[in-house]
Amino acid sequence: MRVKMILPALTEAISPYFRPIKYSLFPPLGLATLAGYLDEDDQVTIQDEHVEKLDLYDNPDLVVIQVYITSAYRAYELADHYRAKGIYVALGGLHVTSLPDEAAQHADSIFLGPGEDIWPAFLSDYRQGRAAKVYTSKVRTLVGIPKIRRDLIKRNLYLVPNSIVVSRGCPHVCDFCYKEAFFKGGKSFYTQQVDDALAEINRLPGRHLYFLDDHLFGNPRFAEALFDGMKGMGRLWQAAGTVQAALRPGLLEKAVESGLRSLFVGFETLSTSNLQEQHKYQNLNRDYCAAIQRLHDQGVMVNGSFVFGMDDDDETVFDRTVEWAIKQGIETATFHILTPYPTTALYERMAQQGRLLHSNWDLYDTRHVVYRPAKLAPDALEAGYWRAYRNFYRWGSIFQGAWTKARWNDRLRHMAYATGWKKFEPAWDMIIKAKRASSMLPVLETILSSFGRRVSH
Ligand code: B12
Ligand code: SF4
Repeated sequence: MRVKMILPALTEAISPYFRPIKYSLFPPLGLATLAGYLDEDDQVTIQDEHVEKLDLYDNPDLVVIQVYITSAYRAYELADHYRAKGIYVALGGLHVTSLPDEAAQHADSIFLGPGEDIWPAFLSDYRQGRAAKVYTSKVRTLVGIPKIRRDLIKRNLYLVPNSIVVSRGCPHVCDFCYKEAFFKGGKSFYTQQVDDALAEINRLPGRHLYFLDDHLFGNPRFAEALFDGMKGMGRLWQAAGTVQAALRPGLLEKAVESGLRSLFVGFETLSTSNLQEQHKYQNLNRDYCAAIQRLHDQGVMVNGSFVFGMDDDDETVFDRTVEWAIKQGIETATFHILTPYPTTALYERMAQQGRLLHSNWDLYDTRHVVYRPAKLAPDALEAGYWRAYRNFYRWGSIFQGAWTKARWNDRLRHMAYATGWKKFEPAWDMIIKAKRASSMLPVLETILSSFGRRVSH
């Protein structure tokens, strides 16, 4: 069987004029995971439109497309194209799970939820000529899953080819998060077995790893055993975690010993009332400053995630948040405009209150306002969001943030990391166009490792 797997891109990612580095960071791990279930004699290709031009003149037997909200229209266009040629099209992923009726109009089979149970079930049905229209995931486990087909990934096209996930979902329930909607009907947080995760890590070449888990520290026992197992492997790694995880005694230290050098932390908002509104209880009454201090003391850089536009946010939120982040010495910040993804609790609330402005999914990209904010005009929210990025990444702010650190090495690392992402965008554009993204990985590794300095505790 000839199988073609596609990760379609949103328009911005394929601009001939400018390519932001973020779209050349990670390979399509979900599709490479699904490819692992195919037979040895199946011919399979993965095409990622973020980094390559799609070949649309081929005639495979089966086309598999992963659909995110921002690439939904493009995914449907590709699906219609292949179906018009009489080719069987399977659609799955987050957006299909949110809006199955919409997706079903463009597919022969749709898949709701994670693929580890329903994808092999479909393959068996398809080979017997009796594939169903809808497959809904119920059995949630990562035990005994086949090896990810990393051989299908074009590593040179990505800055971070070694992305990895060793769990699915998250133990928390925040109203704006995709998670509850995607995992409904089964467990919404589960991990691999530690030995399997370590074996996967061992298979990855080089030093650098990026854990894409929503919350790598979500099961402290699993995380502790994983970090113990990784000790001595000589890895340098990055991941996402919560404020709570950073404050938890012992766990962070183990993570650092096993190579953690930068953590994406979901602060989201400095307002208690916003946290309550979004049911982000795990952040309530946590000392954000102490968490950052602890991370910095351990030599871990912080990528702070902030969401603008919750009901307690007014015109002052942007400057206050940016000033606070700079004062804390946060190295990089990711800002988002609150976005109600369909079927999340936030979306239902906004819909009930009649606050949704439209359902043009292309604009549900966390950079556009798609609902009526409570204390801000939509255009003021968008303007404030862009201003926050500008102000956080201006030279003066980068110096100010770097100088919150006592040691020269930490200052230098802060400056190199922050400027690397945001000040050299034209250089990234050239590197991406030359298809050399992976050649910059040694630079990233050098910066993460504090230019070779060993962190002592
Ligand atoms: C890595 C990542 C990226 C990377 C690369 C994405 C990639 N290569 O796949 C980059 C940086 C490019 C990116 C960009 C964006 N991202 Co992003 N990203 C992620 C992240 C952190 C991990 C994805 C991942 O690899 N998961 C691990 C793999 C194993 O799981 P998976 O891909 O979901 O695949 C499984 C299932 O979905 C399912 N499945 C998927 N497709 C199919 C198809 C079939 C046929 C079947 C059977 C099953 C199936 O089976 C797979 C195995 O279980 C997720 C968070 C998350 N936990 O999902 C956010 C996430 C997907 N991103 C999100 C968003 C909003 C964006 C951006 C719009 C952000 C922005 N403002 O720029 C952009 C645009 C994305 C786009 N192209 O349209 C949202 C998506 C919301 C939604 N409802 O679609 C998420 C959920 C983050 C969040 N918490 O809000 N992202
Ligand atoms: S902690 Fe993060 S990943 Fe977990 S539910 Fe909340 S937003 Fe989603």
